[in-house]
Amino acid sequence: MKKVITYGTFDLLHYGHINLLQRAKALGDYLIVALSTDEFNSIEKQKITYFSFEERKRLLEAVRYVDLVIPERNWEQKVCDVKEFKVDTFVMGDDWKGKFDFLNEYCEVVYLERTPEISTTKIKKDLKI
Ligand code: C2G
Repeated sequence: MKKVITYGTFDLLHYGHINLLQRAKALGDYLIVALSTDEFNSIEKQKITYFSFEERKRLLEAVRYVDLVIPERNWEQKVCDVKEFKVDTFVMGDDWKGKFDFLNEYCEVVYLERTPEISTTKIKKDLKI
């Protein structure tokens, strides 16, 4: 079984996220999503999410491409995650291109093109949240 992993906040889940998850799953048989916790978001990523970790986890678990959701608590856990879950492929959107090349030592690293016209920031701005 070919395992794929990806990381993110996935707040206000939108079709750009779904496009990423669909293509990530297509690279293997089993997709793990490491979902940023509320603490990681607020302290390390300076992101205040609209939905809590539990709510974002619930949404992701309902996505047909997602097989497992685990917490992303810090920047440093990726190597451990890749080893622990015997991951074959690490996937991120290309806004992160190059940032995780160090993982090439442990697994394949793939950067997929972002869906350009949509973002959580844009949604909030358009809705004036
Ligand atoms: N994404 C995308 N197209 C968009 C928006 C997001 O392909 N229009 C992708 C991002 O490139 C990322 C994933 O969807 O791969 C999740 O996006 P975010 O929740 O914004 O993730 P981010 O906050 O960048 O967290 O350790 C890595 C971080 O946790 C990544």
